[in-house]
Amino acid sequence: MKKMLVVASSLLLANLLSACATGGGAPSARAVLEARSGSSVAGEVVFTGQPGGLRVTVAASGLSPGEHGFHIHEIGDCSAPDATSAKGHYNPAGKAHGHHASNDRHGGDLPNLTADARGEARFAADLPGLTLDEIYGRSVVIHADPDDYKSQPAGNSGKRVACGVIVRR
Ligand SMILES: [Cu+2]
Repeated sequence: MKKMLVVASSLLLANLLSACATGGGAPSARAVLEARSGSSVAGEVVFTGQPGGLRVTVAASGLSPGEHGFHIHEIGDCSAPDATSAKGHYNPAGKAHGHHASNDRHGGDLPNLTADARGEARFAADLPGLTLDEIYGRSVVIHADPDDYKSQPAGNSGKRVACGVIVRR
C-alpha cells in the first residue's frame, strides 16, 4: 500500500514537471537563487510577460530583515563565491544607475525587495519596458543592503548575497 502511494505521488510529480517543461501557458523566465558571499539565501525569481513589460515575483528566505538591492546583472554567471562573475547591472542604454521608475537608470535597475523579520521575502513588481528575450541568459542578484537608487554604479547596496541565472521556462 505504501509502495503504491509512492508510485502514485511520483507519477503526479512527473506530470507536474512535464506541465512546467512545456510552459503550460505564456512564456516566462526563472532563476533559482544560490547563496553567495557566505549567506544562506535560497529561493526563486520568476519573470512573466505582460503588456508593456514584465512582472517579477520573488520568493526567498535566509535574508537579513529589511530592504535589499535587487537587480538584473549583465552576465548569467553566478560561479564566483561573491557573485562578481555576474558583472555589473544590465545596462543596454549605457545610462547611470538610478531609480527604477525614472528614465535615467540601468535597464536592470529593479525596486528593492523587503524581507520580513524572519528573513523571508514575498515580493512582486511590474517592470515596464523589459522583455523576456533580453533577460534570458543574464542573472538576478540580491544584495546585502538597500539600493539608495543614486550612488554609482550600484546604489551602494553592498555584497551580493544571492545570484541566479535567468533561464527560459
Ligand atoms: Cu546588483
